[in-house]
Amino acid sequence: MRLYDYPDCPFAQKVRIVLAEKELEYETVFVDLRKGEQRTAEFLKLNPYGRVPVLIDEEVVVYDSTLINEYLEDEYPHPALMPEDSAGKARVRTLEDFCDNSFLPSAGFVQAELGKPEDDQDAERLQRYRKGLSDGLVRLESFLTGREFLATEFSLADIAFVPAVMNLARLGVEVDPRLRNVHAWIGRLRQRPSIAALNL
Ligand SMILES: N[C@@H](CCC(=O)N[C@@H](CS)C(=O)NCC(=O)O)C(=O)O
Repeated sequence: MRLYDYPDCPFAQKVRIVLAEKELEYETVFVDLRKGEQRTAEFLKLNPYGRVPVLIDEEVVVYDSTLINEYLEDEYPHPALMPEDSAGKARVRTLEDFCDNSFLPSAGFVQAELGKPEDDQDAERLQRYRKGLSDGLVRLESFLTGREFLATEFSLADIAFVPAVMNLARLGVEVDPRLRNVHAWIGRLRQRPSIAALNL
């Protein structure tokens, strides 16, 4: 198995956690995004959107982190990272969608703003996206009521949030101490070897 990867990419990190949880061996191909290697004709044949991660498993080429993780779950079901029942699966997918389309993009916008020279940073934009992350944490607090993880067991839903939640301090977002479920959940996530190995 081969993973086209970029170390700081949160989407690639999601896939690396799943590969580690399932103890799958793979080779990493570093795609230097700063040099534009994602736009070479060779790479675009793998992913026409020109983005990492891409996974190749024998003849199968999969791109988009959430789809790669679904593929890995289908093909290598042990240990399971998806509930067996339809309601549980729907819950995991709803949370992955919330992460991919709201939480991770907000984190990306904050990161992009902080990457600019201070004088060029847009304070209003920074505040808006930081608030997006804080509001997202409040939503997670209620999803975590009475649970250790976002679904019944540790799942693809928890994994989706790891890159962003482990980066909140660097983004200037404090987890409100009143969000006790979220605090406990982040502590549990940090203890997993698959997540600790990322050194986030
Ligand atoms: N929805 C995609 C997003 C992947 C993505 O945006 N990857 C970024 C790096 S974190 C990328 O390859 N960017 C290169 C570019 O847009 O030129 C996924 O989940 O895999």
